[in-house]
Amino acid sequence: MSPTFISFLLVISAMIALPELAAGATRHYKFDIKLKNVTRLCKTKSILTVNGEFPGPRLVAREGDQVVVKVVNHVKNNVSIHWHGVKQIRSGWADGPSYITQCPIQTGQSYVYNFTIVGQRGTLFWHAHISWLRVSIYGPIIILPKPGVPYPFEKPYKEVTLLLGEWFNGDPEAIISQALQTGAAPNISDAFTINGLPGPFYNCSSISDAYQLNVQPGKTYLLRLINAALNDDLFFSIANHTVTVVESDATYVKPFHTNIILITPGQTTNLLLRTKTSPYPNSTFLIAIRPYNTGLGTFDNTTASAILHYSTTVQPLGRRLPFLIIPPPLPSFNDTAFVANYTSKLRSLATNQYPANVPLYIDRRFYFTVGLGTSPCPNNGSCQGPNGTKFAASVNNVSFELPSTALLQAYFFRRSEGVYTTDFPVNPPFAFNYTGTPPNDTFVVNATKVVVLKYNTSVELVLQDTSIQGIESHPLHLHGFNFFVVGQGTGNYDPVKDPVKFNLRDPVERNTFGVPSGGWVAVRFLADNPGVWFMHCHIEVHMSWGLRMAWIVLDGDLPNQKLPPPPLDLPKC
Ligand SMILES: *[C@@H]1O[C@H](CO)[C@@H](O)[C@H](O)[C@H]1NC(C)=O
Ligand SMILES: *[C@@H]1O[C@H](CO)[C@@H](O)[C@H](O)[C@H]1NC(C)=O
Ligand SMILES: *[C@@H]1O[C@H](CO)[C@@H](O)[C@H](O)[C@H]1NC(C)=O
Ligand SMILES: *[C@@H]1O[C@H](CO)[C@@H](O)[C@H](O)[C@H]1NC(C)=O
Ligand SMILES: *[C@@H]1O[C@H](CO)[C@@H](O)[C@H](O)[C@H]1NC(C)=O
Ligand SMILES: *[C@@H]1O[C@H](CO)[C@@H](O)[C@H](O)[C@H]1NC(C)=O
Ligand SMILES: *[C@@H]1O[C@H](CO)[C@@H](O)[C@H](O)[C@H]1NC(C)=O
Ligand SMILES: *[C@@H]1O[C@H](CO)[C@@H](O)[C@H](O)[C@H]1NC(C)=O
Ligand SMILES: *[C@@H]1O[C@H](CO)[C@@H](O)[C@H](O)[C@H]1NC(C)=O
Ligand SMILES: *[C@@H]1O[C@H](CO)[C@@H](O)[C@H](O)[C@H]1NC(C)=O
Ligand SMILES: *[C@@H]1O[C@H](CO)[C@@H](O)[C@H](O)[C@H]1NC(C)=O
Ligand SMILES: *[C@@H]1O[C@H](CO)[C@@H](O)[C@H](O)[C@H]1NC(C)=O
Ligand SMILES: [Cu+2]
Repeated sequence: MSPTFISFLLVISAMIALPELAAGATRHYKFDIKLKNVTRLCKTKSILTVNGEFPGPRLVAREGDQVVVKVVNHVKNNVSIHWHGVKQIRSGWADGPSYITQCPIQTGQSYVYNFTIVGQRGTLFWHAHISWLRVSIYGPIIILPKPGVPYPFEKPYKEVTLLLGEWFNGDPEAIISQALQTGAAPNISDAFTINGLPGPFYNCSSISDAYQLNVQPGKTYLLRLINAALNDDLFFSIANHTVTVVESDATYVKPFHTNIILITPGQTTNLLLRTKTSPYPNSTFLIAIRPYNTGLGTFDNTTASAILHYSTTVQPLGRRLPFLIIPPPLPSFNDTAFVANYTSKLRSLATNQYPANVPLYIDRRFYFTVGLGTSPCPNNGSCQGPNGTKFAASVNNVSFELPSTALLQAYFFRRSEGVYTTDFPVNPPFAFNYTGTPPNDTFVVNATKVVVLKYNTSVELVLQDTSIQGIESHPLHLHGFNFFVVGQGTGNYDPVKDPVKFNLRDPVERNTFGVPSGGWVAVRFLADNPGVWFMHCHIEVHMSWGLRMAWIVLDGDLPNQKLPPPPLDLPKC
């Protein structure tokens, strides 16, 4: 197959008309984890995929549907799949993070994920949740509104998914495993991708390596943007076009116009693109993504691109370079002011139909520092992290160690002894100027500690970035819930002055939010979903270093407030 023909197929598959879906149905999917050879940047390598597709297949359902996915593991690696952003109400056994809610699915085994989508509609995504396998095992989740329920915005002519990803020429499993051994930071990626393709501007890439979005003049397109990259927040822009943000993390937002989007790993954003009414025939515009990064280390500082092409037919551009390619202006790689400005524009729709049910009375308050740290070198100073130590990361100085069995099983069957303890610190263990001069001792504590919450606890959580090894934005992702982002700011959180400025009326509701680089964010959620819920940085290297923890939400008194027993095929460790 010619590369041109392959990109033509990609155009078709991302734009295919959505099937007519009835309500209240069960959607059955089968995910076969298997290898596939793919060529990018002139290198052919074998990658892990679902059903031999890269990026992976679309999961489409309606709000209220039951989703049943049989995952079969045909590869040597252990695998589990997470349905990122799906609330999993009383279905925690289907959430997917390895060693948190399940043991991994081992070679030759299978597991059926069974959950219902309740009170959510929009774009989410699924991805592998073990080690760095999500680098290639990911795909979109599209939740349509119930039948007859319109979008609270203009009906789009067509819908298009844009999956942003990260490409490594090397083997990502070898890269992270070596980094954890030596203590050094892992190698950075070689390219970013849009729908699996890097675009024409890399060494050894051409126009046939660009995802091409064919549009017609004067129409409205719904772009479902997903950041599935491993380690990078991304800026996104389409040259000469303004877009309207209408949804984030499968909740509707008050629409606003912008030329540039900031999207962290783990976030989704739906955009309306109104195409030009009288463009030159066949005119093309670049779609570009580039990282936002304020850390001290090196990062993949490349720009990936796709092509917006005005046409009346779906002809591919072929190998000829299009005649108009002007890159869209993007903020500088460390433009924290832009990020603060952009994220402050995201507000819940907060209408009668889509209310913002922000917890107004708080039962429990938590203050968590998030950031990097170090671990002593076990082999006498030969480590390659800061000053001969190993890189680590933590929440309240606890670097979370994964247990060798799943937390949810240990909790449910009351076998927590030797698996986890319930003394996760409510506040930082020692105070320092979190965004000023770091303490002399930056060593973290390795442990598996959780917070236990009674059913229906309303929680306020302040996440504070630290300057240890450099200030950095940490996109924190909470499983099992959405939270409301009631406040954010720079420097250290002030528990007296800052709460008076909280937005309790229309704060954005999401499952992942970037803790501002050198700042803090305050979120609220109601712990009304019994189970064990992971919370972690969605920058994969930080998660590998331990920037993760778990909440246990106890059963309530009523029968419909309890976690049911596990399915019989739940994998064993
Ligand atoms: C990938 O390519 C290698 C070398 O050409 C080949 O041995 C292998 O069977 C291929 N794998 C798949 C899944 O096609
Ligand atoms: C999925 O779970 C529901 C209960 O929530 C059950 O009725 C159904 O049989 C399950 N389906 C499969 C395929 O396990
Ligand atoms: C695109 O925007 C640039 C400025 O950024 C402008 O010079 C150019 O004329 C515009 N092109 C079209 C086709 O609108
Ligand atoms: C636009 O592209 C199509 C397909 O490649 C071609 O047939 C047509 O002549 C082009 N039109 C113009 C005005 O360049
Ligand atoms: C990243 O690339 C941009 C150009 O795309 C350049 O201006 C900037 O200096 C680079 N930053 C780093 C840290 O390499
Ligand atoms: C961004 O990086 C540039 C070059 O490294 C530096 O001069 C500038 O001060 C930085 N800006 C911010 C806001 O940190
Ligand atoms: C925020 O962005 C808008 C454009 O989207 C701009 O007009 C405004 O000046 C920016 N505000 C700040 C404080 O940078
Ligand atoms: C390494 O140690 C020196 C002094 O021993 C100190 O000045 C420096 O900040 C340390 N560097 C890091 C990255 O911790
Ligand atoms: C913390 O450090 C920052 C940055 O150096 C400084 O601006 C601020 O005044 C310090 N805060 C306190 C309370 O010392
Ligand atoms: C850190 O070390 C410096 C120099 O050794 C010392 O002056 C300072 O008091 C120490 N700071 C803390 C918080 O221990
Ligand atoms: C903590 O765990 C990490 C990751 O397994 C390991 O590299 C590090 O050496 C451990 N630190 C201590 C103090 O045991
Ligand atoms: C797969 O998971 C099982 C259960 O946790 C573990 O015993 C085994 O070592 C893992 N295998 C690999 C290849 O990681
Ligand atoms: Cu992080």
